[in-house]
Amino acid sequence: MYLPEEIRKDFPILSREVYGRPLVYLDNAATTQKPRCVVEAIMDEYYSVNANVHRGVHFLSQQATDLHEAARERVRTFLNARSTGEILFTRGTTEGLNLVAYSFGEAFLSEGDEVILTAMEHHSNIVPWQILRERKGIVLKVVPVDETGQLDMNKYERLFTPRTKLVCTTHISNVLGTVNPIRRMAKTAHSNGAFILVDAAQSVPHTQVDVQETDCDFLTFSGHKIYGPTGIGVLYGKESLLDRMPPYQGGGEMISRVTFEKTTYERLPYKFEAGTPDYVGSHALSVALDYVEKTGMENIAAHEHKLLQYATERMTHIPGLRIYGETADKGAVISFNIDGIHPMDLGTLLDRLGIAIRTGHHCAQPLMQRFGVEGMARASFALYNTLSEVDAFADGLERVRKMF
Ligand code: C6P
Repeated sequence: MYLPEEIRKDFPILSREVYGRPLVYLDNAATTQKPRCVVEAIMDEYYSVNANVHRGVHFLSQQATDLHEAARERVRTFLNARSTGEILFTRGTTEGLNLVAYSFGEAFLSEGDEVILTAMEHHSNIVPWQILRERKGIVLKVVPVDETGQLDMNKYERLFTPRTKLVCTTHISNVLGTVNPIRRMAKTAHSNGAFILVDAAQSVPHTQVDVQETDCDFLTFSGHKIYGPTGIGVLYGKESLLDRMPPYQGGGEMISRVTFEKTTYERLPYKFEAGTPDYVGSHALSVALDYVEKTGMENIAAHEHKLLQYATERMTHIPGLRIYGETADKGAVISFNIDGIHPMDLGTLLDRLGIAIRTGHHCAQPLMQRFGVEGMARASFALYNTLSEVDAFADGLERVRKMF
């Protein structure tokens, strides 16, 4: 049986108070809290193993390298990638997306080539492509989103031309919670001779993602959204593509041999990992993945679904409240507005009740424009949230609404 009250004991921060009230943390799509085992893994490594990786012949360096490479293997099994050469450590989703935009862009895109984005992308999956457009003159096309928050798949299929080279889509929207059909999107992309990049920042923490089953060409996520530390993330890429792409940054780690005349690069994945990697972060991320797998991805998904359904049910009884994103099987986020109340005021007043939600444009301004709003309020759930926290949140909303 899934017992969030037991799980909460693993997360020391959840027992703290804010403004003299118990913390109700509902900003998990921004970042999740960390279980004790992750924090201890960081501490233990600095206390007892710390040394730079891949460089020293000495004992500690070897041990730190082993932990770092074991973490890569851990991520490989988590995503079901074919080899560790396909697992690149990055600083997070944003860096993964920028790496593909730069490096895939260099190798595969030229003036007039087309990249398809969706209207629900995070700025991290829009701006790098606009920078590439400035540099190379590529063309960006956008799949629209309907009123319920679903992608227009007919339109998607009609956007392809012989010049389409890449599709960039989020797996789960950080605003609408929509789960995009990435397998079907990949199939369509491939049948049109294009590749697909999946932003899995909001999906990997909540649902099983198998890169072979979905057949995506690139997929990226952030450690801090899956109970791991900040500053570490992952980019998965098919070896056949990564092999043909130039390095993203130059420096130590990524070279095979350097002379002033010419440099040759390391094999995958090191070609894309210039400089000292976050080897403490990678190990702590692997501990977080262990934690998630031990809890059970299916249990987590079922629990979060229950929270989402209950929250939706309670919120539909609040007059003047509109929820954005009404697709079935949504991810664990609810974005909303209440008539006559600025989302910032809503967030500030809930905060005073100890309830942490996010307000604003959620780094998805084009999506805000699509729905004709400046911003939204958003509650997002994680494996440790409880139904009584949903009650506190919904009661808080009622209270704020009455104040206005
Ligand atoms: N979304 C949110 O509150 P980084 O910052 O690199 O870890 O993740 C960026 C990112 C990319 N794609 C999606 C779908 C995301 O949701 C995010 C981060 C946070 O919604 C912060 S804006």
